[in-house]
Amino acid sequence: TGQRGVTIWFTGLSASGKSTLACALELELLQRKKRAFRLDGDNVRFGLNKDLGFSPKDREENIRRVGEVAKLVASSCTATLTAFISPYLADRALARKIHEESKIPFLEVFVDAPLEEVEKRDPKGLYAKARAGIIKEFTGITAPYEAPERPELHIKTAETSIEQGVAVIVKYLEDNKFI
Ligand code: GGZ
Repeated sequence: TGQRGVTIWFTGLSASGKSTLACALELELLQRKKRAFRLDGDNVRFGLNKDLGFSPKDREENIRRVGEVAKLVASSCTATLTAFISPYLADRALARKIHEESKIPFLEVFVDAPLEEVEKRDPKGLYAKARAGIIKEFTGITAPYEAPERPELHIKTAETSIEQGVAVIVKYLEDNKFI
């Protein structure tokens, strides 16, 4: 069908825009009659990974499982979109390795917004709760976020519209013959 499998791995702080971008990209791909499949915290942490919390070990296992599932789905010639904070460099490196071992392309997209900005957005009030000590180990406040060093794409969501962000990713996918 001319479509190659690829995993598009979004990483960034809570409220940085990962899910929003992934949803918009999924819709755009489906409208272009491309196969697309999205995994994110909302559908994975309540099912497959409902045994996991937010300790470093649990996040590592969360990302490992998501990496394995994404690889399986992408191997069916589907653009597979994942939207998880995935705060640790080592965990994302493992997800990449899982793909490389199966010769599945892995495209890391850094969804970048300053902490100040995401704290202002705070759509679910989680940053306020983290500041108040009600939520422990919250990424950006009391748990680390290790920014990607060499992401394939870097999208600054405070300066880029959703449409622009989607267009940048679609162009990358086209230029590399992934779609
Ligand atoms: C970070 C947390 C936490 C803690 C609950 N730290 O904005 P959201 O609500 O909808 O997205 C966040 C989501 C993060 O889950 P991930 O699976 O993406 O995390 S990781 O990749 O680090 O495993 C947030 C909510 O879960 N949430 N507690 N302590 N985010």
